[in-house]
Amino acid sequence: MRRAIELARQAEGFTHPNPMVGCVLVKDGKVIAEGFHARPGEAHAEAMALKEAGENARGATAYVTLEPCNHYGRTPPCSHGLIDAGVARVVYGMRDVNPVAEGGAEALRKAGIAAELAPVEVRAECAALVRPWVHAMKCWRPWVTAKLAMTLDGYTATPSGESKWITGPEARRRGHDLRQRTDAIIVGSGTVLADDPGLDPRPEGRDVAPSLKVVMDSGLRTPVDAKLLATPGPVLIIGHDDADHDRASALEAAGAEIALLPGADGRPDLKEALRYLHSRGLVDVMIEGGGTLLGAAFDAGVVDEVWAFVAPVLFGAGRPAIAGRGPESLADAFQLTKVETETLGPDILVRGLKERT
Ligand code: AOF
Ligand code: ZN
Repeated sequence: MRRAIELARQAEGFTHPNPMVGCVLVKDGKVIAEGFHARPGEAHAEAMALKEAGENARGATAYVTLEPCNHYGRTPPCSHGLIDAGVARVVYGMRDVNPVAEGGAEALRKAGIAAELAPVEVRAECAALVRPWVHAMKCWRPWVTAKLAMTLDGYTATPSGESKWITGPEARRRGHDLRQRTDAIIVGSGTVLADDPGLDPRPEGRDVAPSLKVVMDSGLRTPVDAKLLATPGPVLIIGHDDADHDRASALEAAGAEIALLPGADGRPDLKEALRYLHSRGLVDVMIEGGGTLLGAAFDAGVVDEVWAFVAPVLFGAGRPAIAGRGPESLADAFQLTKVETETLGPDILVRGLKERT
């Protein structure tokens, strides 16, 4: 099952709106075939492994990270595929939460195939693999990771706005792992105006899924020659309903797609924007900054995971990494759980998930 998880991860960043899934077929103690879900519309993990095994699948055990699907979607049901191939036993890592696809284990059992959940330790790993997908399926919005790069005292720029290179190269490289995973990189228009980031979804020539570059830009202030419009990958600018239509046309001509959404105080509502991204099939998104957008995200309670890169530098004053209203009381503070820390050259990364009470 661990190998199946490893296989599933090979398509990290490419599978949305579908989950990452891996499958290993074992017979007489030997792996006879492997599969993973590479892209929506392409074969499911089980189908890929069954194809590789051919006739040899008869009597084998299938280890799948997710319960085999039971529906005719973009591809035929894997439950039928496993039954037709004569597989003897199916071990799966977690139940399918997709109401359209569920019921595979039951169908297998009805056909006389032993279908069982994997041991509990492995189940946790399989659940972690598709955590954003499960969240998106249940909450109708993508999983949101807030990425912070800041000084030891929580600033992201000096009082005059200088912000380049707070963290070192190791931290930046690690940050790109997050970009690889996510379906969209979201920034605020303030960041575009101040830093003109490229948000290059293919840093260091890695084969990374072309994440959607999203700018939250109420008044469509993004310049038509912004760097992010020139780097690879599509750009979506989300403005407010009242935004100027000539600006919208100019940005469209520069290659951006524009979505205008309602919201109070001339700003598109962040929850609305996330629902919109979900409706486009996005499952796992990250907010890169700046402080105003991150503040709005924390205040709106939409952050699910945090990656905080902290450099051993202090400013004493400056632009805070998160500039929102903050919690009303200590009890309302954003508490992380499943915390992991990494040392990256002189910097540290603290990451964790939002504790849900
Ligand atoms: C996958 N890959 O390997 C497995 C999935 O988009 P469809 O019609 O191919 O179906 C997607 C659903 O199938 C998905 O939401 C999940 O419930 C189920 N299993 N999906 O994309 C796979 N095994
Ligand atoms: Zn399937």
